[in-house]
Amino acid sequence: MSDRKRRNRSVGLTSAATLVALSLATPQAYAADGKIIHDAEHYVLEAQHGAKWAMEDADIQAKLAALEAKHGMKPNIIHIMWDDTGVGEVGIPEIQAVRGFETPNMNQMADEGINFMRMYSEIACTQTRAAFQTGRYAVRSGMHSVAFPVESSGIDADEVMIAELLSDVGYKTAFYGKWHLGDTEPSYAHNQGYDEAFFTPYNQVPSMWVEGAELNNVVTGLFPEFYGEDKYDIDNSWQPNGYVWTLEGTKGGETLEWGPPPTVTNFWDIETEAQRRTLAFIDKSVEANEPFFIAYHPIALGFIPDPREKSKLTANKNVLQEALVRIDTFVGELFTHLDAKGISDNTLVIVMADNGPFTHFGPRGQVETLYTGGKGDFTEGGVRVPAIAKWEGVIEPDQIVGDIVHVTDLYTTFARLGGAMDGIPRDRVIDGVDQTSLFLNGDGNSRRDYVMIYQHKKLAAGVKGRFKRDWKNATPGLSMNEFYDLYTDPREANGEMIEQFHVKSMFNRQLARHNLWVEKYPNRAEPTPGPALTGIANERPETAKLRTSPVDLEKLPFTPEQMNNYPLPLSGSDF
Ligand SMILES: [Ca+2]
Repeated sequence: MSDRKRRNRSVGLTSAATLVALSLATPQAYAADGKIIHDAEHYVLEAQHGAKWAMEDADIQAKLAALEAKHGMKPNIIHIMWDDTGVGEVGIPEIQAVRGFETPNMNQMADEGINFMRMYSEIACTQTRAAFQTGRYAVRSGMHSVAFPVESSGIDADEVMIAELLSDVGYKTAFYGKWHLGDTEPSYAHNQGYDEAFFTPYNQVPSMWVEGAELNNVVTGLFPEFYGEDKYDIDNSWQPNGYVWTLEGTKGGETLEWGPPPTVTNFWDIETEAQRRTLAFIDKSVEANEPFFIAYHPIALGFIPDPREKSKLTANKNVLQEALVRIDTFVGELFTHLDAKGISDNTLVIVMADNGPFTHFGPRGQVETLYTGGKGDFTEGGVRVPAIAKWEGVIEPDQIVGDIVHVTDLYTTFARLGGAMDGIPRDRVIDGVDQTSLFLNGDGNSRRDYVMIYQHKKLAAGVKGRFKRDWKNATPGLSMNEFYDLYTDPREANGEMIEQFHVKSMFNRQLARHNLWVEKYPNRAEPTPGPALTGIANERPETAKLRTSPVDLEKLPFTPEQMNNYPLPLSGSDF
């Protein structure tokens, strides 16, 4: 962690002895140096339920202390998050029966743990991944848009990631898979708290940047040698002629490029390698007798199939369903592995998607299930995702939880489970609320009844309990059909006005409080710019070329530094 980060935190590193004492102390001790700053809406709930929460927390803390005494360490945490999946695509076999695929291991996981029916994500990949890592809505860290290669920007070094919190209290931490939080050196996963990282700076789009895709007319312009000469193509400065699929590194160590492009088999090997490393990291942590936190975020939804694949796994045979089955197979292997190591009863495993289905301009097979909309939308279909949690002997089996929970809550909840609450910075809004009570006590124990849904930097909608207000299409002067009752109208098909005038004031207050806090604790405007893909020890010439403009910059009347004053206005996209 950087010195600057340390200064921003209310409590610095503490000795191992102090940490043990803290971990066994009463919950009140967590706030000894100032409370975590949550979104303003939280305080309205705390004012009504704070006393009850404090009593629950005392019980929870006693339970966690007993678990720690039993196992001799804090619980292990494994978070698996893949792409673009609607609620019901996993964990509900009844829906899978009409979709032509099955995920038996994750369905069993739902039988043995919690199937969260109202887990909210952000609207798209980069945003949800930033929210998970920082415990903050993506707009607060400037990660408000999806990053595409080559981005030349990334998540800021001063954002305090969940791996930093857990690492500081003795966890071994690892990230494997799709990172998608920038391509600048400070944004690399092993520079953001992970002891070990094996990660893709980008999404799955580069899987299409292969010769076969150009030859098959899937992409155009990446390999000009494969088509007829275009005498009108007079600017070759735009082409990403080199690119990186996967980087690896260790905290404080060097950065290496792994399995270089451009053969598509190398892309698919990312997944098997990430899974192999996940199991190996578990083994290493068990041998060291240290708790571990692993974020394995599968790259699974590559756009070009693995040419070694001789047949499809599912009747559905589309990208998402094939990926879900591959992930499911690994989830089965993972639980077998945890059992074999004898640590299933000290390991929380969460599987979830990062946003709704890729229904707009995406591959076949991505469809709405229960809710309207998909990735990029502020309707429920864009931001409600399947999520299942299992923790043998701690989480009651076979629970269906209808409470609102947000991906940022995992940050704070993991920090609580790991005894790392003191590391959470107190100089910024942390949207994630501690949901340990929901995990341990089950349905009806959420500490959240609200979500603010952003598209890019714009607040698009507010959720409060069963109600939702569409701010994006709000009409100045006279509210119109901008209100939804999600029980009555879960697909948000018919906005209402007069029937829901009684919630108008509630949403106005919610927005006013939220904006007050944004003003008090300003958002980071943009991802932090910087040179792309630097510091790679085994850099290929193609990778170096990414940073080298074919244009003589001396001949331009502007500089790259000047352009950094106008970061990313056209970069990424709004979804
Ligand atoms: Ca995604």
